[in-house]
Amino acid sequence: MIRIDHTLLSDSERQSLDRDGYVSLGKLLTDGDLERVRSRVDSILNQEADQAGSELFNTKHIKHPKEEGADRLANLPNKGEVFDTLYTQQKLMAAVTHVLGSEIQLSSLNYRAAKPGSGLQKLHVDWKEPVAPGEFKVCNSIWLLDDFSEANGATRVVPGSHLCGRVPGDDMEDTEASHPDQILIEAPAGTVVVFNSHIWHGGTINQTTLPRRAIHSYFCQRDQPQQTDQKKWITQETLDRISEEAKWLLNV
Ligand SMILES: O=C(O)CCC(=O)C(=O)O
Repeated sequence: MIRIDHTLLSDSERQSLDRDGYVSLGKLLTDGDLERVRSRVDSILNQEADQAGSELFNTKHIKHPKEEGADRLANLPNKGEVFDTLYTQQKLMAAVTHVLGSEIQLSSLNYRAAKPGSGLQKLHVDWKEPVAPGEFKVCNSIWLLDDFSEANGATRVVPGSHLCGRVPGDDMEDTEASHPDQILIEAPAGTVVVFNSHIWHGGTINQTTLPRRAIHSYFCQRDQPQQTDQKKWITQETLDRISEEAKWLLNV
C-alpha cells in the first residue's frame, strides 16, 4: 500500500480529471531536474542504439508495434535514480488514484520523442476496448521534457471523450484526422499532465527540426497485466535503491 495525500489535488484539478479527462499538475521538475533527466536519456539512447525501446516491443501480454516516427526507451525504473520520482511523485499519485482508486501499479515508464517531421498518431485510447464511465483501467501521465507546442507535436486530447463509452474507430473514418473537439496540450518543459487513458488522445506531427521529448508514466489497475512486466525486469541495483512505496508501485 502507499499513503496518498488527497489534499495535494485541488477541487478544480479533480473536476478537470472527472469532466475533461485530463489535468495539468503544473511544472513539477526544476530546470536542474530536467537537465539531469535529458542527459541520462541521451546517454541511454547512445548506449542502446538500435535496441532502444526493445523491452516495449513483443511483451507477453501487450504487443506494441514499433513506431517509426518516434524514438522510444523502455524499462526506465531500472535505468537510473533520476527516473524514480517520475512514478512516485506525491501529486501524481493523488491524481492517478483519483482516476483508478488506490489499487494501482506502474504499467510502464517509457520515453517517447516525436522525431522531426514525424510523430502523428491515430487518436486512440490505451485500452483494448471501450469501457463504461467509471470502469477505468488505465491512467497515463506525460512528463514534458521540452516545451510542447502546436509546432513540435504536442499531444492532442478530446476533452470528455473518456465518458462516451466508445473508441475513436467507432466514430471516425480516419483516426489520424483532426477531431473537431480536440485540443493540444501546450505547456512548458517540466510540466506533468495526467490523463485518463480512456480519453481519445495521440501524438501530433513534429514540424520542427528537434525531437519533441517526453516520458510517459503509465499506471493500471493492480489486477491487470503491466505493459512492462516489472518483476521480470527489476534489477538488484534498483531494489537496493528504491523505497518500499516504489516497490509496491512496481509490484515487485
Ligand atoms: O507522446 C505523445 O504525445 C502521445 C503518445 C501516446 O499517446 C502513445 O504513444 O500511446
